[in-house]
Amino acid sequence: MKNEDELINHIFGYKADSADGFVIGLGNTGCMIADELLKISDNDYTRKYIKVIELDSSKDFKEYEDERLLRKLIGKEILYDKDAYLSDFRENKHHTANPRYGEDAIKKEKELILALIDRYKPRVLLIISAFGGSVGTGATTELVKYIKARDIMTIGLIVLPFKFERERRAIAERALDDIKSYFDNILTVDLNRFINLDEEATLNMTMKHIDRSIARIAESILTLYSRQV
Ligand SMILES: Nc1nc2c(ncn2[C@@H]2O[C@H](COP(=O)(O)OP(=O)(O)OP(=O)(O)O)[C@@H](O)[C@H]2O)c(=O)[nH]1
Ligand SMILES: [Mg+2]
Repeated sequence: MKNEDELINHIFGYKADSADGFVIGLGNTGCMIADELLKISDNDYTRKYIKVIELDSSKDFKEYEDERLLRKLIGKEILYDKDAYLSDFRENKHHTANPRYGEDAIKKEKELILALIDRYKPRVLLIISAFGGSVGTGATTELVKYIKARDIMTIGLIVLPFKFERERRAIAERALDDIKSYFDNILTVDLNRFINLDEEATLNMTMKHIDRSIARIAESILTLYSRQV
């Protein structure tokens, strides 16, 4: 790695010695929710003190640009992505996933993530992801193990899949069990609760509504724990 300070200043575009709140979005859904969070929390405080990292394997991973955001493609060999998910969903078949790929992909980013955390020394670290796929599940599982040694308050905001996603649901439940003890706090949002949210709503609209609401929860958590009073 080139000079660490140089790299970090370059990544976030300006010098800052601290970030009270650090957010890491993992996988398609984790990154989309992190984008929503940046969109809604556009005020002086969050402009200065919140940093966001988004890591995903999706090829077209460029919807939102922001100086608080470092976005990086990981595990690009992981072929399964959002489009595949949606088309499978329509056909009522649920592609299985392998969180091992997500674990391997984030291992390559360990040094960078820990360098950023050590540099900014956040008061709170919020990890946002949806479990059931390869990237979010695997990367979260691996990442919390690195963070544990840092003694930083770590909160998980984790979406759990629909029961009818079968194996993806089972993957998610197993992963949740495995990682519980690594977090100070985990808030799960279970998609099963939304099945009859609005029968007229399309799947995409329903997901958008859910993701915006989760972003608001994320903003509240950051404000609660990170604002200097
Ligand atoms: N809240 C929300 N959940 C979603 C959305 N799309 C999919 N999910 C749920 O999130 C789970 C994980 O999906 P992704 O976030 O796409 O998975 P990933 O971590 O990118 O991993 P891969 O599927 O292997 O690419 C799915 O099984 C669904 O239950 C979405 O747009 N919003
Ligand atoms: Mg994906």
